[in-house]
Amino acid sequence: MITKEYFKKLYLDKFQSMHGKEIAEATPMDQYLTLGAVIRDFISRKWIASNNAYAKMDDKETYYFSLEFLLGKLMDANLLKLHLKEICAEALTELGIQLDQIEALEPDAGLGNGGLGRLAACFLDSLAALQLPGHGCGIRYKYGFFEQKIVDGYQVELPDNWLKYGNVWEIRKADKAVEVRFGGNVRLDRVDGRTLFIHENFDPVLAVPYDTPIVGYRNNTVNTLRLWSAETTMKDFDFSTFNRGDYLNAVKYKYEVESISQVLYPDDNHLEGRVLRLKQQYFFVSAGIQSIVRRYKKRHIHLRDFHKKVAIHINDTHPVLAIPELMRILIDEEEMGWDEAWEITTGTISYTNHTILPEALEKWPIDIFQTLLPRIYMIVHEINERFCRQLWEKYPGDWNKIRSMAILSDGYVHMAHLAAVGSNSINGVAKIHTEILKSQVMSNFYDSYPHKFNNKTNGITPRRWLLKSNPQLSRLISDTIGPDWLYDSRKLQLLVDYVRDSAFQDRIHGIKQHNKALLTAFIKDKYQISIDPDSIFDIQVKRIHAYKRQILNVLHIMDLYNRLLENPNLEIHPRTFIFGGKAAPSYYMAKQTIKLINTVAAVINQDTRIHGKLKVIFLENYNVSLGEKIFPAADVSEQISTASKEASGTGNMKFMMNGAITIGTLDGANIEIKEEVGEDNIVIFGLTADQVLKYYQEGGYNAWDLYHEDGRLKMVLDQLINGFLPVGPDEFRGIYEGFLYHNDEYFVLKDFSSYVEAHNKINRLYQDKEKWVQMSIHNIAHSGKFSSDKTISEYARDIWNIHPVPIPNNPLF
Ligand code: 26V
Repeated sequence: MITKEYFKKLYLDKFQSMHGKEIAEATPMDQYLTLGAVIRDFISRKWIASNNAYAKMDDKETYYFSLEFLLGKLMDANLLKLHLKEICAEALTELGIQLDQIEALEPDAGLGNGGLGRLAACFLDSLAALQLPGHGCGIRYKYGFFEQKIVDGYQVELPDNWLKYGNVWEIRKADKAVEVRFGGNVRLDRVDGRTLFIHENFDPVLAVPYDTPIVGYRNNTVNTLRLWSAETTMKDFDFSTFNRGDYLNAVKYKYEVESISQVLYPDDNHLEGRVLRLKQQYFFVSAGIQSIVRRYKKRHIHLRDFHKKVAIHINDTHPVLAIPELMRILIDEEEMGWDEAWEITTGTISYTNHTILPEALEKWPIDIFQTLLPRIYMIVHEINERFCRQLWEKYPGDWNKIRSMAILSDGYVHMAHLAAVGSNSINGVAKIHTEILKSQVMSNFYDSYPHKFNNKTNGITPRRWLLKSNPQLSRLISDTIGPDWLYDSRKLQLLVDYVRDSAFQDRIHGIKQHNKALLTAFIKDKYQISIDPDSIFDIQVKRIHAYKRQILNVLHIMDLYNRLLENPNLEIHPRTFIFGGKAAPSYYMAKQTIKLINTVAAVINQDTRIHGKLKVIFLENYNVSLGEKIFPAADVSEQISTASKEASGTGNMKFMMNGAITIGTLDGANIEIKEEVGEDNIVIFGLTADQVLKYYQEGGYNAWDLYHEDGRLKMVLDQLINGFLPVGPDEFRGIYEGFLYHNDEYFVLKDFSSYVEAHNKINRLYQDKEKWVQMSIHNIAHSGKFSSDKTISEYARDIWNIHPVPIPNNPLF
């Protein structure tokens, strides 16, 4: 074990060698960078040992390909995993440095939009915790997800320059760079009876990898997240163009190349068909696969066994070009025949679908695709031909069926179809989502390949979402049932024995109040708004999207406000409604939703007539680090999407693990949360998925009827446009018309009354303090089912066929 004195020495030595000045002159950023370097040294030893073990072993490795990895901050998480946090904090205190103050300087690694990107980060955490050989592959965006500011109630986007002060966790591996080729043409040649496909006149892009260590929890495993950055190849930039004297074009070319890894697209569940995004997709997929094949060949195993040693998982369809790219390398570079290459490729690739929203299903115009990726297009074309021939044999003459399943149809490349045909596994992310995939969205593919379909309900890492974010609750759990829950989350169930233990209940209640006080202080400090820490903290944090129905939440708040104005003595427990989330910059309705929340908040928060019984807060710039402050402080978790629309949700799991009670629809993983905690420990309302789907298929829904039947509902809808809110008369007309003139696509009005009832129930339940805390304990105790360790064990067993590789202590150090 390392001593405090030794840690101090490491720190001081490192400071001197990095900064060449007296420690007394250190800026906070110097202190942060020094500590980062010290921690990195600890990690490096394990990283080398892990890489050596993986290079020598004969077993399979997995690669998780994702356009997004939403890691958040790493310093505190790494200290916890290395078991160095206490020693480090003590050592730094003696040097006059506050650990939490310098940790706060670290920017969030915000390389993701929301659920899909954070899931990828939780999965990497679990792979390393379970000692599984599994790595990430993605893009090193220079600018991550935009920073959100609220100005006059509106969202304003600012660039997220997260690399401004460098990144202590990454290592640039210039020697491992590869070339990725865009554009040009393909010339056919015949040599020795073989057709050669020669890609020429292409634009080369250099892909340079930056590796970030992914540290296992108190084991010796350190896996790798490899993120690719786009650069110009020296030869093209410096020597050819530049030397011909065409300086301006040389600089323009460099700018265009670097733009590939410049910025994360801030779209979530909505496709904006920009060619740069397609470039990003092929860029990292090609680089990733080239480097995997290169590494594989060093192991001197025959390529025919590739799929027995390598699994590649694609996180949604964004990396689906992994399929034709692996085919290209096997056929064009390794001279393999089509059939063998196809067997290897389909044996290697597995696919997760994360959404059924039609506007998020990726498709690219064929002309754009073909121009950008001529050789890849030829391969996709051939895959499509062969697939359609099979379909023709199965469904002779049924052109409609074939057209609905083809990879190329109606002028588009359908990415989900390519994923379904070219992979060995297709999974949804919660039970209901997988069922909807099988019965609706991909039912034709399910008929053809039933064996490929399986469910893997999402999960979250308890290391970040409990141990790191809620240290008091973690300590109480360890004191009560022992520390094993951090290795085996199912052990949390042991807490059920303490549901009726009044001393335990008191401590759970005390911790919740402590966390609420912290959030109260944060809000006071940042917004100068006082909220009541004894009020019910009712929280909805997630991307802003019509299907997630933040507006349903707002309409209920407006109704509650109206009731309070009508009857100032109304018996309600004081409520604080908290929102957070970003809207896609081009998504008008989502941005108007933010304006509406802020407008309603401004009206309610300054109204003294309601005696502070109601407060509404919109927390700016919701991200991983803000989430870590929010989840531990929540009493109520809002999970109110239109049933069938939310594939899983993972915020719901983070709230649950921190003891909040869910108010939610029977959608996504809410259904499984209900199965785990039992219906007494969750509040469910609204239409079911079957009812929603039936309305879509058969019609019969009329929003005007509800408007006329329900006076309270009519009142809040009218308040959107009748001057009740201090905005111009047309500010919220779009929202109003969406409900009434476009027949309320997401059934907000339909679910309104049962939602109000559900909130009344929450109010009643909260009156009984003991009952409430018992519900809270049930939620914590059953949250183990939603640990990403469990999810990843299932992926490892059912899809990837990978096994733990215990890493020995590195004896050199
Ligand atoms: C899709 C698209 C489509 C085209 C371009 C931009 C873009 C960006 C992101 C996505 C992914 C949308 C899918 C997504 O984020 N799904 C969420 O995945 C979570 C993890 O599985 C799940 O918990 C959420 O319910 C689901 O909405």
